[in-house]
Amino acid sequence: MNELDTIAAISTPPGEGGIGIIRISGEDAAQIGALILRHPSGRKITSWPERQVRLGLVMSPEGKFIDEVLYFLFRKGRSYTGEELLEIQGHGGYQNLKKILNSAIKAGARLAEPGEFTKRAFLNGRLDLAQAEAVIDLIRAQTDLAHQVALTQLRGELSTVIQRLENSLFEILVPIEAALDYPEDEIPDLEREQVAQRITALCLQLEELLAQAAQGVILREAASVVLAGRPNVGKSSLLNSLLGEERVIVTPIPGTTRDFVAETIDLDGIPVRLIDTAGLRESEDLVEKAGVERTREIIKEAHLILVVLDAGEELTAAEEEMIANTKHKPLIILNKTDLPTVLSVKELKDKFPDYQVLSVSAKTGDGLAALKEAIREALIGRRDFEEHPVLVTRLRHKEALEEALANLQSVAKGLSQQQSEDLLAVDLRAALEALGRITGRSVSEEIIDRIFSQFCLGK
Ligand SMILES: Nc1nc2c(ncn2[C@@H]2O[C@H](COP(=O)(O)OP(=O)(O)O)[C@@H](O)[C@H]2O)c(=O)[nH]1
Ligand SMILES: [Mg+2]
Repeated sequence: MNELDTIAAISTPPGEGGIGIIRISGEDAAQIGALILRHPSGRKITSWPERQVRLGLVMSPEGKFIDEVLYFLFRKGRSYTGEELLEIQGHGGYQNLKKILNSAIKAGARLAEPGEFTKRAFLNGRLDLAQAEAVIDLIRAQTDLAHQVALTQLRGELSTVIQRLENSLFEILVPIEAALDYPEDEIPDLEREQVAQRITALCLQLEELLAQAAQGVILREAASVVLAGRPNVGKSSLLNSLLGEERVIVTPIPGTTRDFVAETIDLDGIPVRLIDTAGLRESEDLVEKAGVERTREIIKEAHLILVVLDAGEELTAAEEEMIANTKHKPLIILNKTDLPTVLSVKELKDKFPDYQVLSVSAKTGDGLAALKEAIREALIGRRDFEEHPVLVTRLRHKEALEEALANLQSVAKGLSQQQSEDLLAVDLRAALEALGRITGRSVSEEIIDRIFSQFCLGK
């Protein structure tokens, strides 16, 4: 792909809207604008005052009038992408915007790939990679808290933390490399004790960042919480009550929920995808069988399982097994407590002393607030994100930090074993390389392409 060509895309979502925006970015943005835009009088546009909103007409290449629009131009180095960028605000509506876009393309622009505007912003140094990723996180944020964390990252706060780590590493690396490059010079011996202390401190910082990463990923991607249990215990009813509205078909006939249904709720800032599953029971019905199979898969991938029990019935062997054999410790939910009960919280606590047991009624709503609190706590602990919004929220970042940490631990070990400078330098450089992948200082083109391809068109 030629990075210098001029790209165009519709930047607003498809569908009806008051206005819709077309962006054209690249060397020829104004030139293309001159071909497709006219003054309201029909005269050609010859001057392009920077960042001033103008009224104009968009014409097709054949000279047909398409739309009355507002437009403004950003000069190279002073736009989102860092390139010359023309923004046209037309009437919102897919046909209209498509026609404007087609005019731009016939006049010489190329249809932008997903995320290509932001990719150019990155390549032109307007944003680093972590900031560019935050752009998409901000757009996709599902809760207030996720939005806040994305914004913090977009403002460069995570990048600053990474850069500080990198600077500290450079400070350690430079004298080591100097000693390697000029061995004959009178360079004092490496103060290993002091370097070891600094490496330990850096490892601690990395460990702190990593300790919160699992929670950060949940915040960005939403936690998946599965409602599991025998048919008819009230899983679908519970999902509806947690959602606060009727979404899932509830019937007294066992096996009604054959596939799974997922809805996202906002648990005090934590996006939680609640997944209602087909009951885990042996069935001859093929559709239901497929549902049960799928349930097992979903349970495997979930962050948290809620095993729902019917308080009106004895605990079955299958239920006991489900509670004991789930990978992460599930929450035990005793439902239908508004009816006469045969199964009690006490009995369950005696049987499963390490598990949390909650008593609820999907019907009356009793115990639901406590259940929501318990879900949130099981997912992220009692952490208050508002105070420390700098979080690692991507697996990509987490893996890079883990690699940097492993390299630094290797440096620490090498120092204690009187390893030679050149070997220490190798590990230090590897740690720097890993950190550089977060901000994009050291990252392959392939990874860059993969990151931006996840973006939406026009961003
Ligand atoms: N009284 C009472 N009935 C409930 C409660 N939860 C579910 N039910 C009823 O139990 C039956 C099965 O519920 P459903 O949500 O379809 O169970 P699922 O198969 O586990 O999804 C329905 O008739 C519900 O109305 C509850 O807390 N109290
Ligand atoms: Mg159901």
